[in-house]
Amino acid sequence: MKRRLVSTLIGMTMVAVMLGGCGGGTDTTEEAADDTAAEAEADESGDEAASGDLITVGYAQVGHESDWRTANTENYQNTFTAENGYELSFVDADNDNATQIEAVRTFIQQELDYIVIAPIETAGWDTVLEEADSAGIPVIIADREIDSDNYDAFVGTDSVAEGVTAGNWLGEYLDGAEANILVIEGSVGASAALGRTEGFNSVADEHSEWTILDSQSGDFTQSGGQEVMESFIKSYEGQFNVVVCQNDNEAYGAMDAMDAAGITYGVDGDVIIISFDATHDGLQYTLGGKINCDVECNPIQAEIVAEVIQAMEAGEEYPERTIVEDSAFVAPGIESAFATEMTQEILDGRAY
Ligand code: GYE
Repeated sequence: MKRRLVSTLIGMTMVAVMLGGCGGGTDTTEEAADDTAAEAEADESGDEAASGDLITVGYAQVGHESDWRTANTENYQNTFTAENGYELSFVDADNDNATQIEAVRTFIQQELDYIVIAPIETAGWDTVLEEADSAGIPVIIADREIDSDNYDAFVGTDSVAEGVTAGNWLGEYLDGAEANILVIEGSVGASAALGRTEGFNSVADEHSEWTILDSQSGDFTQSGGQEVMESFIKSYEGQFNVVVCQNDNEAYGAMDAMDAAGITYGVDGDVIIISFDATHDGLQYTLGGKINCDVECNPIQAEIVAEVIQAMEAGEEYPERTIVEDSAFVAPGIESAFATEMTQEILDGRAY
């Protein structure tokens, strides 16, 4: 990243952050979550809105491929409002890299105050980020990671840790029993997919009794998950007992394909299903015992991005790297050291 990184941990809101200074600061300050939140509240008290001087923010969104994405988009649209002092330019790139890079270029031409990017892929960002840097527009990378470090702040989740959680849970659940695993990966080149694969494989490497039979991209969509599962069933019917879906929508598609083939899954079935995201419907399936374990990925990130922007506006120190902490949920009746047993109460209390 452009500015020097210093590590600290925000306890209360359970986010790990690396603090960076304005003007190339090198301080090693530790800051409590309540202070950060209080500052943000004070900053968002509506002064900008009252003066009519809105902060212009461009958000180059991945697309609308999943329930997670819909929740994330709504979160941005509800946070970066005129009432809160912002004018949001929102672009849905429909999972197309060129469209997303073009959107960022347009934000630069429009001389927006801040650019937020949820990058479709990790690669290919150097040139346009150089252009934003030359134009003096701060860039916040959100949700997924990129290869370049030419940006000002990152807000997102730790997909490697999510993959490790999935692997650890499976190890605990199987307790030494054999696993023949099929993986439906997310979009090719997306850090959320790469990280989940890396994390899960790091645990699988420690289990000689596990075999990963195949691993294919379902593009984070329900139809992609269904197609991949249909082809897996053709090739491996009767040979697998675990399906790892790298998001909930893929899991819905995989369950449809297994239903059609008469394959049972979940706590009372032949196949263990692991999913990621823990969106509302995914947790509904977990509560119903159809998904064994759903590893959370929190899409509610816009408020944290807004706090970063407010700190930048004020010329204050801001967190350069905020990792939103995730948990995991398991079907009722499964006891786990890595995940919480689902209840109706948990489902009712979910914001997305
Ligand atoms: O898991 C998936 C979405 O980048 C973390 O993208 C995000 C992923 C999420 O399409 O559902």
